[in-house]
Amino acid sequence: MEITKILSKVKKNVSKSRYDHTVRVMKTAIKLAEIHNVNQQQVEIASALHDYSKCESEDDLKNYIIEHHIDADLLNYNKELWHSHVGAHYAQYSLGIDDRSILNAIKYHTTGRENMDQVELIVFIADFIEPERKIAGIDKIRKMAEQDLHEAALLIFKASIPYLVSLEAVVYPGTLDAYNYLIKLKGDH
Ligand code: DGI
Ligand code: FE
Ligand code: FE
Repeated sequence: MEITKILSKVKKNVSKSRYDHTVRVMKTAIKLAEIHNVNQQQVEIASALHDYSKCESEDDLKNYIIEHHIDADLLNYNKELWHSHVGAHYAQYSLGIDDRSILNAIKYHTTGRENMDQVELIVFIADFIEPERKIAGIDKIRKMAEQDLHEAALLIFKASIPYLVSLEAVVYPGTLDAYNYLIKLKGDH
């Protein structure tokens, strides 16, 4: 499916501000794909669709997860985690996208996961560093994203996990798995 057609579907399903965020994530992700020599078409499609389901209501997301037999355990965790899995399912079954990297990049863009491939890493990172994100330490992460995708993802977890802990929010186990994976990858731990 062409990117313009995908974007028009996204535009119909999300708010103006969410659409604008999507376009910024796409631009950021494509730049990273260029730098790291990663397939730009996969990155473009995945980033265009990453927040497809973000503006759907809590009830709609919950019903979609139940009806389509998406991992029911997700419902035991923060509703912020649901849109990524619902969006990936929609991309696969309604848009007919069968590329595993694209589908996983959408599905895991909120939490990350162990052993993300380069397309997944780029969408995960671009979502966090797009130009309108105002987070302490973001410039260091932006610079690292141009140098080393694993290190950049690790910096994101080092910022996001303590932030969630400071809120006394439940940290999704997959988020911790993703962090542990990156730490073990560096060795000696
Ligand atoms: O959809 P976006 O806003 O662009 O970004 P996102 O898909 O990364 O969602 C970010 C939200 O998800 C943010 O409010 C924090 C929340 N979040 C991410 N990981 C976890 C989490 N919330 C909890 N409780 N636990 C997590 O592990
Ligand atoms: Fe999201
Ligand atoms: Fe996003």
